[in-house]
Amino acid sequence: MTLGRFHRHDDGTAHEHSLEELDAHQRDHPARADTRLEHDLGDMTGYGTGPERIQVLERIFGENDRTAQENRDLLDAHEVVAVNLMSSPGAGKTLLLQRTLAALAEGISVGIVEGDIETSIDADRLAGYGAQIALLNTSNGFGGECHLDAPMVKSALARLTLATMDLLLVENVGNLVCPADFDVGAHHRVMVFSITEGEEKPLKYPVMFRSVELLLLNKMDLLPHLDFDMALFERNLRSVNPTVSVVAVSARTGEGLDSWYAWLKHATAVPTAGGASST
Ligand SMILES: Nc1nc2c(ncn2[C@@H]2O[C@H](COP(=O)(O)OP(=O)(O)OP(=O)(O)O)[C@@H](O)[C@H]2O)c(=O)[nH]1
Ligand SMILES: [Mg+2]
Repeated sequence: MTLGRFHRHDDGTAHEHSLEELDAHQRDHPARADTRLEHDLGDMTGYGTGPERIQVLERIFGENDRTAQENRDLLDAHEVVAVNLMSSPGAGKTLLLQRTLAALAEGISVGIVEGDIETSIDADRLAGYGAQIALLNTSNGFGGECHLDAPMVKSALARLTLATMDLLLVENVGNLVCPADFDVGAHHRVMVFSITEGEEKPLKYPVMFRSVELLLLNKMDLLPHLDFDMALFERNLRSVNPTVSVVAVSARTGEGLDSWYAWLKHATAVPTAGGASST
């Protein structure tokens, strides 16, 4: 579902439209109940089942958003900062997390929620670094859910000991579309983007690029072997998200990772309760 609930304005602020706003929109435009905020829920006018589809989507997002807030409240109560790490398949999330766990093992107590459609391959790769790990396989969903949602993450939180945790890193399912639309209750959204994916991707998948505050530009060690145009990528990225921070890294060589670790340490040092952003 490319629902595009995330908007970023010229001043750099980003937000998601809530159900209350959708309801208000319906009140103001009753004749357009089947197309309300189509930019947010998708254009359903081509479907005979349009109104029903809107209702179902609203209920799905309503439940998700409420549960995401519960997750955030629970994390806040335990002073755990959560980061939702998203990317297309194979951009390097797990290798980056392996390095991160190895680097942060002393000083910060880390938990991982590992999201994959099938297998414990990534969860197994992340074992042995001293982090608590909760695996979420989404294969029970419709054909294998292509994203984590808040109720899934809620079930994972119940398997973790939050009282002893400082930082929760959520590895979302590898997908450049759906994870951006589902708030899981994290405080921060970070994207891993591999330079092997092409400069035009911010233009083709704007919701994901718009929804993140930090982009880790990964696989920089491969730059000499690619015709990746860094300036063009930067222009494309800025056109959909003018304020995103970018850190060039290589999870393979370790280049740039100190800046990522510093970002994480800063994020965990800043109190979230009450002032947490909705991500
Ligand atoms: N050359 C190079 N390879 C990398 C880098 N980061 C990751 N890789 C490789 O890219 C492949 C995919 O990395 P993963 O860490 O599994 O990627 P992922 O995002 O977790 O993949 P999914 O969980 O399937 O979405 C592996 O072969 C990694 O070794 C990097 O910085 N440079
Ligand atoms: Mg992975």
